Amino acid sequence: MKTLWQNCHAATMARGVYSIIEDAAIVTQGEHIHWIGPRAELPAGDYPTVNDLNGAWVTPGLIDCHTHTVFGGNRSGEFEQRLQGVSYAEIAAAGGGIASTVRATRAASEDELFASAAKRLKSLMRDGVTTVEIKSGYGLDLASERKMLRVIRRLGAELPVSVRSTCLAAHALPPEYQDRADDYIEHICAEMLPALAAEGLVDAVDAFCEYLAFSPEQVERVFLTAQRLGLPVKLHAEQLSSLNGSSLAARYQALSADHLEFMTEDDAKAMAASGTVAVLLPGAFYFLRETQLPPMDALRKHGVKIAVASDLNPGTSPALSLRLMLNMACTCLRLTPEEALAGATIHAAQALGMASTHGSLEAGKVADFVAWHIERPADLAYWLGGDLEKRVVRHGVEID
Ligand code: DI6
Ligand code: FE
Repeated sequence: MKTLWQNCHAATMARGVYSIIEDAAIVTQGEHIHWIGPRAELPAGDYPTVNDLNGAWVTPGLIDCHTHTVFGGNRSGEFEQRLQGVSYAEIAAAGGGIASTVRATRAASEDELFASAAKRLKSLMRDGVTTVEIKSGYGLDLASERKMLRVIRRLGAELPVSVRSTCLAAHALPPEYQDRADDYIEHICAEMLPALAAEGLVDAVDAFCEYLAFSPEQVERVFLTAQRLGLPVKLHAEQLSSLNGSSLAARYQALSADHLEFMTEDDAKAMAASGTVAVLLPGAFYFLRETQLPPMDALRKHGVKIAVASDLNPGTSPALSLRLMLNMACTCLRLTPEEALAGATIHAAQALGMASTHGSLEAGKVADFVAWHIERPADLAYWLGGDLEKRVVRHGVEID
């Protein structure tokens, strides 16, 4: 059964520069886009359902390709501390930071984690997000990581949003492994990842490569295990210092390397060669009041694909709006509105290994799109949050 959507303009994001179709028509069939093009070229045929989009701009459903949506508690108290001059690293060293969220997450039941995460996820969805990646990484032992990943799977099963789960067991050192980082990495590789992967809970594997987390050597052991298990990798790299983690990620054909404020031009070359997407996280940049910008010129010069994500997490980016991140990507990181939108659609899909089915409006792709009542696509990076009038279609069905 075909459905026609018309009286709209489309920013298809299929081939860069918004790929605009003025006065477009979209034909969906079941969950997929059957045809998209100028309305004047619409194939003659029988369209039992016709939807009038009232002149809206249609974009692909937004994709938030880096979030930590599932966690216990929150850290607004640390936010206050930091504003009184205590640094993120100092808070972490004193047992706060990620460790405090680990305590709260371990103490929470699966139902409690689900309920609090569902609220945050619904906030992202109200902003036109139809696909989201969510990481574990606040459990840091087998049972608690499993609990988080099960909640992540349940979010995808119970809410009308596509959810990708990433195992971030190598996020921080759990207290029971204090001063034994290599042993914890061994535990991840020998026990946690094989078990969680066997249970079908993991779509990708991530790690935090940083002086206050894990070294490139330790990350490489995690990557080797992921490779053996047939799982793609991603990496938190170059957020606070330069360890060339993004080059390491490129060597393992990582889907993405994320943060990247301190990356070098050589890292950019390596990422371009491997097709590893640069995921920029302006929420964390802003919230930590960082001053070192990711090297935009090097990324552009070498043709690295750039994505933008919320990094929604309780410590460094309590961001509940992906559109606000598009604005911050422009104002703080100097992206253009068009780069920012590509970063939350086609390039975000690539950062999740989903670019063949998601991220742009093209025949054959999944029919996830948003019809926005805006004047032009740049509006999506222009308004600072808020609730834009829109209709959201997921898998060919209107959900908003
Ligand atoms: N980088 C981040 O910005 C978050 N994790 C990471 O590896 C911070 C997570 C937190 O502070 O809870
Ligand atoms: Fe993160």
